[in-house]
Amino acid sequence: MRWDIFCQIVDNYGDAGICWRLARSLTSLHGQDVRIFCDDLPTLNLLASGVDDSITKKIDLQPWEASYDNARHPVTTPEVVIEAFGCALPDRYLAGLLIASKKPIIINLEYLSAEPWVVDFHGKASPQAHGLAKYFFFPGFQDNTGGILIDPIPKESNDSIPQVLKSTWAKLRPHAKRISVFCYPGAPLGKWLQDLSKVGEDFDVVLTYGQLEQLNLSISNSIDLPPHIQLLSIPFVSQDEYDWVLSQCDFNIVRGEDSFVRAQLAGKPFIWHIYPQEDRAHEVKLAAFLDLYLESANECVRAACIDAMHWKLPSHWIAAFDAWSSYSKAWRAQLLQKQGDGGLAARLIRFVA
Ligand code: TRH
Repeated sequence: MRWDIFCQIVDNYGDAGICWRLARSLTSLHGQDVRIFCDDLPTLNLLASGVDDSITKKIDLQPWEASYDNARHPVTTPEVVIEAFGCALPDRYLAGLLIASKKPIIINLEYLSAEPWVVDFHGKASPQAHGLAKYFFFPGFQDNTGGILIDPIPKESNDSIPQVLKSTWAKLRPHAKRISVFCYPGAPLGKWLQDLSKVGEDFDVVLTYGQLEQLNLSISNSIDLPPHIQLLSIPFVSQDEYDWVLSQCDFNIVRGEDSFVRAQLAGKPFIWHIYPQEDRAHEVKLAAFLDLYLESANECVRAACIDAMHWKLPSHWIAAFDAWSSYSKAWRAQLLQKQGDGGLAARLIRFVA
């Protein structure tokens, strides 16, 4: 089938990251034809960079306006139109669909949430005045939801260091625990690191692109932190290289929707610095996830994880680190087993079919 994915970038990398991951999965693993129309092509191109040409060649990345500019880009009507995160379609594109002889199905692809109500709303029709068929598609962890974007499934162990990370990895201390950091500006990271330096172990902290500036520290004034803590900055890497980083660290701090899922697939303990919403809806979402995630955890892992996810200082919960690590591996296995039907991309194709 031919798919048009509409991607409006609100901020950061997640909107583009999800659309690109979905497009990649639909084309490479499921043989679909995909175009993405995006209102911020440079960000989408950044996310799409660093993968094999064989993958990139299959996906047509277009500016938003190209979706209705017949002269520049003759519009063939697709079988499926995705409104990523409920973005509205351009009027002129929609008008083209209305006069097309074969009508597509429109999917409102929603945000991922572990909240129980998602099961009841997933797959429901969203009747429109214009008459085109439109449905809600809710990603989720539970069986009767749209599932999770799991591709490409990261390998559990992969020792070959990506070229771009070689110089950083050469500085890591073999005995030190590794932590990767990708969080929003509001995180109390300075205080968190100060506390970590007191737990009596060495930590190498890998700061992803932009995090050092956010921390408002520079490598040269990191004397604020004792030698137990080594800060290392890495550039913006490809999605697969970022997966590699997550799998090579002992603990990861992640944010948005995509890195949150990737941290789980890495099978390591993590803090989800969930995207803050004004109405504090993120607190409900975090609680719903923790309910699911900790369903089979023992008391020690449960308490540590809840503390950590609420940014309690590491000295409060680090004693449970090993137990949480084993639990994270088991959670990864369970997640992959539940998404064994191919996860979100495969469920989307089956839904449309
Ligand atoms: O960047 P994010 O915070 O993005 C978003 C947006 O804020 C969006 O508005 C919001 O709706 C959404 O989150 C929930 O976080 P996220 O989702 O984790 O996306 C980051 C993407 O960037 C993900 O695909 C991984 C990728 N990435 C790289 O490819 N290389 C890197 O070096 C890093 C750090 C990330």
